[in-house]
Amino acid sequence: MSLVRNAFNYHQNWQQAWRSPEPKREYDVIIVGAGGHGLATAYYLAKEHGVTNVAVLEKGWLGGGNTGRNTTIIRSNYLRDESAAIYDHALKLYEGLSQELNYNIMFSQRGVLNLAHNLHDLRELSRRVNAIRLNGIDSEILTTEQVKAMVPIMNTSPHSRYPVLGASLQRRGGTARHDAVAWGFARGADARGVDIIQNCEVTGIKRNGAGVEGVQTSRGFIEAKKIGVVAAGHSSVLADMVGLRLPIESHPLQALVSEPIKPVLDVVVMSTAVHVYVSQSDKGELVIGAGIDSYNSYAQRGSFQVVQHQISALLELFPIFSRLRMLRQWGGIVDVCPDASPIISKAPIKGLYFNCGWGTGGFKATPGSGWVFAYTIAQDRPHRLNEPYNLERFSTAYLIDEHGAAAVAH
Ligand code: FAD
Ligand code: PYC
Repeated sequence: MSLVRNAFNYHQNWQQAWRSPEPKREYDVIIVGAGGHGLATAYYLAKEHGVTNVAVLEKGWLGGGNTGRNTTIIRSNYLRDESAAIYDHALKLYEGLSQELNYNIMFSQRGVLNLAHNLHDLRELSRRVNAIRLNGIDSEILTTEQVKAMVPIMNTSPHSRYPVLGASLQRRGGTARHDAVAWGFARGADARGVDIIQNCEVTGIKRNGAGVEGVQTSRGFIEAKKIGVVAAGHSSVLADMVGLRLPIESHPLQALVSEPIKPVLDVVVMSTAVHVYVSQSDKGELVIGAGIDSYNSYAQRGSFQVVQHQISALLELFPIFSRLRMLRQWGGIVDVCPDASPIISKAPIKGLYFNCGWGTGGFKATPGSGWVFAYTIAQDRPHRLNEPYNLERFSTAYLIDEHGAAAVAH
């Protein structure tokens, strides 16, 4: 009844999940970008560090960037020790996030399969699984028969163009509702006093000698001695405002969904060689993704040839989907570092911090990324989990090469 009443009065009487405050003249911390990472940072600044005089400034609507555009795959099966530590920290936070935020993020640990199509793939996956297990993270190798038993609709014929020789499986991996992650963090941060200010674009960062003084925005100048930039595909644009050049390239990454169908796929399937990843949403749609467009762009759309490639790859594995209609398609702008690992770092300017470079794989890291970034900003020094992800690594060559784990999308 309340639903019907509210539908007719434009939801006027619904309790708002977060306020829409006017920007104050000054904050202790400004976060640029209300994606999942920026909102999580604000939430943990308030909750873990008692820093509540915080504004999150968003040029559009919260969660409207990559957070609301991604294919929601969550896993921590990364090769390097540094990556295992931070991505599994995030996965553990995800495991308790609905309770933490008192908000159902629809986290579903349905498992993530990475397929092997040749002997090299199989050896590479075995090596990776061993490394992952040495870090205490769940991972196992499945035979073709075991894959078929998990996903009966997959074409595992030895005569197919890309035969399935086995797979790695992370059972704790899965998916979550992307919007809910942003909304849950937004509501939690707002409840702790954080101002989330939408339709407020940061157009300049004001420096004062060796430090920062505030930001110029489409709604006026706002003072802050600490500024955390969490702007994903636009991070280099923000860095340019203070004359910094980040080792980042921005690329479009697109995805598409099919019409809803009855439940046929209850695990996430990824294939680097065939070049596609697919899962089925709770609404029944197949959520399908592929690789980045190779050119640089800030336009939030992808090109048609990637869609063609994506669909033909899907049909290699699932001929059963050949008569399915596609419902919608969209793109986001991802920020890719040369080693396919993120930057979570102090900048060489006092009070300025960057959290970016998550490329095609940052949704899975959202709570962990916000947690360490909040620590870094509050303490003005990195947490041990994000210490390796500093900006200096691109000059010291302590790179964290994760191209293999970034897998299909890069
Ligand atoms: P965003 O959500 O993009 O937030 C940044 C915000 O900053 C945006 O809202 C933007 O409007 C704002 N902003 C930018 N400039 C300014 C400015 N000047 N002033 C104010 N605000 C500004 N990751 C996974 O782990 N699993 C996946 O399955 C997966 N699939 C993906 C599929 C697609 C199609 C795409 C595009 C990405 C995918 N990713 C995936 C990557 C993941 O979405 C991102 O790494 C992650 O969401 C980044 O979160 P964020 O909060 O840093 O960025
Ligand atoms: O990082 O798992 C991932 C991913 C899947 C699709 C895009 N990124």
